[in-house]
Amino acid sequence: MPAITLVGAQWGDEGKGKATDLVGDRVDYVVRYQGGNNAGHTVVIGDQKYALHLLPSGILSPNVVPVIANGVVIDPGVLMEELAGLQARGVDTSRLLISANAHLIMPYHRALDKVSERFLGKGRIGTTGRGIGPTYADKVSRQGVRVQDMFDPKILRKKIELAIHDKNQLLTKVYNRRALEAEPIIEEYLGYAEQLRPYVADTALLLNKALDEGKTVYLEGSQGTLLDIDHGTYPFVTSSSPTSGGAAAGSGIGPTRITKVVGILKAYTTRVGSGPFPTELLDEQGEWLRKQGHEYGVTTGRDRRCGWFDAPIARYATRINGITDFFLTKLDVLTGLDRIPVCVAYEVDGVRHDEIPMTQTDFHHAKPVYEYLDGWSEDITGARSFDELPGNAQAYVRTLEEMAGAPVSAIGVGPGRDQTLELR
Ligand code: 2SA
Ligand code: GDP
Ligand code: MG
Repeated sequence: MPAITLVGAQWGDEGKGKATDLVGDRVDYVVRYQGGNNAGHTVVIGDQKYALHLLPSGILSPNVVPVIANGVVIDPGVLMEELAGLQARGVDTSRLLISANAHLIMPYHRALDKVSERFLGKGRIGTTGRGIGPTYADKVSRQGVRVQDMFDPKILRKKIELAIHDKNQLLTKVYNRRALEAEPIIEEYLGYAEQLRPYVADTALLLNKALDEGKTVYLEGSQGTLLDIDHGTYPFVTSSSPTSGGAAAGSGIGPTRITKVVGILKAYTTRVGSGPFPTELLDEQGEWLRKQGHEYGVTTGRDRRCGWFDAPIARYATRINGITDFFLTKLDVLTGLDRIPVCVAYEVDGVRHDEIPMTQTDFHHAKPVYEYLDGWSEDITGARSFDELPGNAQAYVRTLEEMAGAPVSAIGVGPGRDQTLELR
């Protein structure tokens, strides 16, 4: 049986949490393969709303084994809190598996994330301040602390003492902050070791064995294609690979075993944090979309920037991820518009670009070229099949599908589990 990857096709918050939750009764494993508690995935089950940050959305499905794989960065304090929060609401979290190779977010990573953003001033990335970038930076420069290091107190001590020495230089000399002490951090993390030990496993081995046995593995991306460290709007990106290529590296499942890549695509566009966004609406129209779509950060509570659908971005996501089909979300949010602008290309200094320009400089100057599609006024939140959608909503979906270059296999008409239309 296959491994299936789910990726955000835009700048994140497309509705991946709901999409993952929906397949909960059809898959055996749900795996987070990158990012950390910068993610905010919302799942609505009946009158209950869950905001997940580090745990895979599959944790809410009783028959799913949720896995935090090697590509994720883990803040153990946050993980313990998130587990306790779910347990208090009656969710069984005992099936969770955590990779011994995943890297740990340390207090100095959080401190550096915050001070470096402040230092950048207007040029800041707009990070979530959770220490994600500095943790991945240490991983790549081979100074990271991994989950398995917590189980060897000597190694843990050595690594933290070395890191603290380096980080304190930065914190005190560059950023003019107080130095951190190694000892309390060592104590804190040794404490987490005991709490986390029961969950820790060789997840790459277990996942490959599960695939051998015919089980279905679902690789759940966080953030989105345009936030990818390689393929996103660098430097206004996150520090991992949310794209489908990252799913293989971040889980230890070979690319030949991944047979399907589902792109989650919002019927319009949003982004949190800084960086280029050609279709952004800075007027009351943007405010209208924000209100209609409840576009506020799940982790930081920040207003999300809102704009119209951008077809070159959707096409780019299809290409970069090898998307086999799309889940188009939040179609209901567009109800009530006379006509809906859709960006079909950009203009940069008088030159038309049908695809995302090669350089960031050009992308920063890209002006959207719009086509206008007819809107609809009927409430579609109760629709349960494609045929029940008004003609103009059907035409909107079909046009987006053609522009994006992959078929739409599901449509979201509300946040609830049942507010989904499956097309094929
Ligand atoms: P970071 O913290 O280093 O990953 O930030 C770098 C950029 O990545 C963006 N980013 C996100 N964008 C959308 N959604 C995310 N998760 C939360 C949510 C965001 C929130 O679900 O709403 O609550 O603010 C997420 N995580 C990271 C971030 O905005 C930076 O542009
Ligand atoms: P994720 O990060 O991709 O999981 O998305 P978020 O949870 O950050 O943001 C998506 C928001 O849209 C959440 O509040 C979801 O409950 C909500 N949502 C998901 N699908 C739909 C949909 O089809 N319609 C509406 N109105 N809301 C949706
Ligand atoms: Mg989110």
